[in-house]
Amino acid sequence: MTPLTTPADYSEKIPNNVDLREDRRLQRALESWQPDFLNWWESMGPTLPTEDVYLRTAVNVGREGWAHFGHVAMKDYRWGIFLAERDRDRRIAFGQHRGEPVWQKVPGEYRADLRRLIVIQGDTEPASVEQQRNLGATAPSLYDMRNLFQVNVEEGRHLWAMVYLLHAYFGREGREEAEELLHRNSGSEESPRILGAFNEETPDWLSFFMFTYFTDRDGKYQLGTLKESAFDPLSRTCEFMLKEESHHMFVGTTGIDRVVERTVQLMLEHDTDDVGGLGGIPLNVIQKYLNFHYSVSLDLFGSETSTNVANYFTAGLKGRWSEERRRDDHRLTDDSVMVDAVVDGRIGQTEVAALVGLNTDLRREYIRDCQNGVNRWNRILEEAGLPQRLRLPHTAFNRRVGVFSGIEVTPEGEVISVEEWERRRGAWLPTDVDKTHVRSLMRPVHERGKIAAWIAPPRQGINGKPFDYDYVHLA
Ligand code: BYC
Repeated sequence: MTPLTTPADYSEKIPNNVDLREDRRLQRALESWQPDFLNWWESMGPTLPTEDVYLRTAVNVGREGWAHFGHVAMKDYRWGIFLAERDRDRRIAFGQHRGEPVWQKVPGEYRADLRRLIVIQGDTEPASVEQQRNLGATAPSLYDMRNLFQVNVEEGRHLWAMVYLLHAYFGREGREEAEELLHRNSGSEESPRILGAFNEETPDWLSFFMFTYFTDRDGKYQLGTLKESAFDPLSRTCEFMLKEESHHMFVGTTGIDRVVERTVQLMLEHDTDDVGGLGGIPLNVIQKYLNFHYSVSLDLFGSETSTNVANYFTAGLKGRWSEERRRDDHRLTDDSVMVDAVVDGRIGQTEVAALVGLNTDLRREYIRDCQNGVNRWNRILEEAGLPQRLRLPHTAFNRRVGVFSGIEVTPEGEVISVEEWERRRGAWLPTDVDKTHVRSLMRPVHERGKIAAWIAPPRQGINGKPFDYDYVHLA
């Protein structure tokens, strides 16, 4: 292994590269949160009992050799605190403080806003673990089961990342927020998770792959904007989280590849679109799941126009995707932008100040990226000589946040009445029949080297291991 640039200290109770040992108060505060976290993991984390899982653990934040792979009992996984290397010359790249040195402490006037951003980010991480907790029991292979648990432990680590910031920089209020992150629960009536998509169910593996493709990708873009933050510890935390995040999206992208591949095989073998009865997932059902997960993920970017985001940008708390590559003044005080709008009941555009349009800016970057996956899945159909194609529905389809939340729109972008929406929604979003069918396929395959019939095996295993490796030892 390459020498560690910033070593993780694994002799500590809480592995870290932030010199936790030097700050006894902080260390004690985090050590007292640790048992609460472990209780939460026991009661809300993965339900399938395992002996150990072939997991990647972060050992370094440098470019090379940052992870170690090995079989680990999940309850002994070392959730640690890792920040990317500090750049001592780093300066604020945007907003009214552009050009000034980045902050190592939280400026008083931005305390409430920064805390809010960190809490919202932190809330999504345990939420996703809760949403996915029952999936181990129906894993289509040990390879997939291992990937699920990898995603779960890393989301747990991302919760640690946000809790570290709350404890280290926000005093008593931060500690209270850290407790609350373990008390809210996905889908709970009394205290749900903050953002909509994180209260939806992930009851089957098609939903899991769609979630890791579309919803984890929102994570990529939001973390990308927080990586630009003038608050340097937040920036460095997000930079390292992004590294782990790419595997989560890989799980989604290749998971959907493999579902489409298997569906295509069945379609060709039996010369039919209706592969449901053959143990596969029909393309139109895949499309409906895609429609659902894409639209709830679009909601995660907030309204088309938002004074919150304008304030975050101006203050230097949250930047744009690839801020430093943008060719403008990085302050945007005199700029304008066209954003989606509903004009006289029709879908149109309106010109607004660029600052208040920044949620739209980020959502557009995200949409472009989502299209890449669709193109990739369509290549599988094309290469098989099939005429069908998957597509992203219109941005206004099935929206519950923003300007389109007040209207109903078809996947093609046609505005329709509420009655028509109710009549036709079953053609566009998963129905109970579709969900029951998908769930009926979710029979566990826990034998080494075997795979469920509704999905193709992966082309490669993990970390150079073959597909039939013993990725998980069940209890
Ligand atoms: N559901 O001014 P607006 C991830 C609220 S995912 C419910 O347009 P703003 C991950 C909003 O809070 C990334 N409520 O919003 C993925 C506001 O409430 P207040 C998570 C919503 O502030 C997979 C009101 O509506 N990170 O990491 O401009 C697995 C008006 O909204 C929703 C972040 O999101 C919604 N969908 O933008 C694991 C980054 N959308 O103020 C992990 C931090 C909006 O009236 N968060 N609202 O009480 C932010 O940057 C912003 O808060 C948002 C919203 C982009 C979420």
